[in-house]
Amino acid sequence: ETIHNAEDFLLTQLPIPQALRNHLTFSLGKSNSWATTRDWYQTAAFTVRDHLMSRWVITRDAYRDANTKRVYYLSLEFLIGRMLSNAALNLGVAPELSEGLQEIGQQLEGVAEMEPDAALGNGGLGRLAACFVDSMATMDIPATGYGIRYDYGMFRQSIEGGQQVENPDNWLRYQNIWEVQRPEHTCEVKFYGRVVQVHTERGNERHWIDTASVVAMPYDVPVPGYGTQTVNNLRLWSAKAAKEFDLASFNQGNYDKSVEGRHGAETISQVLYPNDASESGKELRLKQQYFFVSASTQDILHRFITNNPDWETLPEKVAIQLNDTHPAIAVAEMMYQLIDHYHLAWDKAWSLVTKIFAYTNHTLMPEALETWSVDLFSSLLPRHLEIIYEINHRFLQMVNQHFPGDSGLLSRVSIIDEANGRRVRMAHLAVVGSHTVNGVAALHSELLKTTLFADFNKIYPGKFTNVTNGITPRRWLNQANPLLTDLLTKHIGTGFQKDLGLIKNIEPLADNAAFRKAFREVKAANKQRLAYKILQKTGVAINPQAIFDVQIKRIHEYKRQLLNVLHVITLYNRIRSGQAKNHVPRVVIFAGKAAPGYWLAKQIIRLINDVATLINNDPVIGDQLKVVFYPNYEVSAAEILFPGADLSEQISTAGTEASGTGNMKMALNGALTIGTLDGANVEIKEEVGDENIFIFGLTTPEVAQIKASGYNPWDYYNGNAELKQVIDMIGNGFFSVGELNRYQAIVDTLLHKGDHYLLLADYAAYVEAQEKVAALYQDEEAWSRVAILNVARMAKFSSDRTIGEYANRIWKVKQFKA
Ligand code: DL6
Repeated sequence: ETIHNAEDFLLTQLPIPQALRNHLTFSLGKSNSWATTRDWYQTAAFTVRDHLMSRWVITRDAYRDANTKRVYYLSLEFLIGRMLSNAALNLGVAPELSEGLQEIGQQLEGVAEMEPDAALGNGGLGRLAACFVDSMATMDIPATGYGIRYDYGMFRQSIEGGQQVENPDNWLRYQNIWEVQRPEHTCEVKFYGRVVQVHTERGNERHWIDTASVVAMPYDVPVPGYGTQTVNNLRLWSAKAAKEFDLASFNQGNYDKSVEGRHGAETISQVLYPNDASESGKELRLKQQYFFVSASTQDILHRFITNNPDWETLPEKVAIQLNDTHPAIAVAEMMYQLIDHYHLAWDKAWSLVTKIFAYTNHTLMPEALETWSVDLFSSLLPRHLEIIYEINHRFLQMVNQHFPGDSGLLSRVSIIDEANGRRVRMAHLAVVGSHTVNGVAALHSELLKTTLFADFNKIYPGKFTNVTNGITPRRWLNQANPLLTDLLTKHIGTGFQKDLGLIKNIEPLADNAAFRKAFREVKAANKQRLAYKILQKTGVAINPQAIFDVQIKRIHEYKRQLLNVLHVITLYNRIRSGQAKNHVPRVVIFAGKAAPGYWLAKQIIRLINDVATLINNDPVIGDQLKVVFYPNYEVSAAEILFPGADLSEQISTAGTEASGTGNMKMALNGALTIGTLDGANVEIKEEVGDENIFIFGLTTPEVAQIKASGYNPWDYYNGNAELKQVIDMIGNGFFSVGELNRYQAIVDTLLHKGDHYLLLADYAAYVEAQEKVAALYQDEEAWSRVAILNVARMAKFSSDRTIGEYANRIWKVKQFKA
């Protein structure tokens, strides 16, 4: 008999303390006396999982029975982080769990720390996917996420001798309680082979033969919504060998050969590529993409055709979102399956495909725009290359009809780039195959239309739109900042956790001195917590009274951590020379990983650490200035860093950061932003008001203009004595005494290679903005008033709002309560 209510399951009726004891005995086979903290974590996870499971089953059955339209979110990355506290919070069992653990002498916080982060992503794009699945479940949107279950996630960063060292992230070392293997849903994914023409009773057909196969094994992860019974599914694929074992080779004594095929197949899902903004062109990467796309597409179509009589209604039941171009091959794969497997005619298949797909672009950086060599494609996916050629042929014919004789346009928009050794342009495939293409912040979406996709915007007017990113308030407010959540709840109730719009109700309290005091106490406690972590991780003791100036994100030249360093050294020089007017004690905190092959980014990490060592040990400086590099930035670290920040550094060169989401997390946790008019900073400024944010620097049109008119960094170097001094100190080895030219390459990028990201042009404005920051920080009442207004005005940046827009405008999918 089908159960419709989670509470009707016997297991979930057990009081949590009893469930904990049960699991310790029956799931772990242990008694209280020898249980470790990790055992208690597992026990707690099993207990919370019981509550998830019942809702999960109900949700799945309800979707199937109602045959609802579903969203499929295809993403090579889901940067989920830890699940225990989040699941307990969303299911509403956190207080009971915490009490239950206390009864046994355990603290939920300490127990939760035993869980390894699920670090299946690089940064912004992967974390956005994780926020989105949370919001989709919370808003009762029937949705499934599809991705890869990497054996090794994002590398773990340690700092040795000031330098980044990458260590493998063996996150599956212990049992992963949050996943369920589903062998009954395995699929076969094919590679290589060749295509032949075959005459069948249906006519001439193209057949892909002599392929090599890999098995895609799904692992399902439940995604609980907050304050709802809905638990959606995240299906992560793991690659397994089609043939476990070659018995013939084994019997002949050839042990290595007997497992060879296994290793080849299983490397596909072995490790996440640690590059956030550059495609590497590696065969394995394309294999990863095709592997998860093919398995997911098979899964989607199989589910559809089992529950629906004919293909006509496919777009009424299926919406697929491509998270960047990484899954763009899905356009060709869907054509392949509909035509070759289900025998639909081309025109029919194409009309369905173009009603199903939508594509999100996350970057304008040219080096991140994926292309694959035609040679690689033809060897790995020969049938798909044929399909892409056909899509392109028909597309170019259409373009030629509308813009006759414009051969320049044809070669610019072609899916095949003929100019650079014949390459498949994945973004073009995604645009042609999708009904909607969106950028992730207003400025970014506008730039997509006027630069990267200007030609396409002419061809497909109306296809391009904006959906500004958002963050889930559950993780980034409730879970990361329980003290602020309690304070807000005391004044405005709990509704804001599900409807962040309600947070504006605290706005009048910005003028209430008692509230401001309470708000400051919360911030002070969060800073204490962060200071303690920093001491543990780095050995650096910091003064919690100082302003915590925080820049945490991937290390990249365009994000300009180096500009921040220039400011730090400027402050150092000013303090040493007694010229620091209005100085407030400051702790400048950096965190972030550099792609292992991105040497300059790694040099920036090293410079930060060298600068930190010198400044932190200078007795003249003392507590006036400290610099910290917090190692191994990951979701669980972010949960401590964001609530502890006073100042949010969002200082990318205008026009380079698509959106940013750290900017939103900081402001929601009461940090003030110092930033450029870039990405979502523009919209944060609109929301919080000009007077409540520190905006500086060149705008996007000014950047274009200064570049067009011949930018010369030397003018700024020679024209600003302080800037010159700072750059000279880096260049002449002031921070690297044993190796005086260690940072020559950094100086070269700034002076001799054109300062591509215009650090020198923005330096003076940045330093001036930082002076305003210091001045305001001295007036604690004024500062906390602005911080409260920032929190109160963050409603727009909930990922619930973002998902609402995708659902209404792009997916046309309705809420469905299980
Ligand atoms: O859209 C999520 C996130 C944005 O907030 C960042 O501005 C953007 O840099 C990031 N992009 C990536 C990798 N880019 N690609 N491809 O993480 O997306």
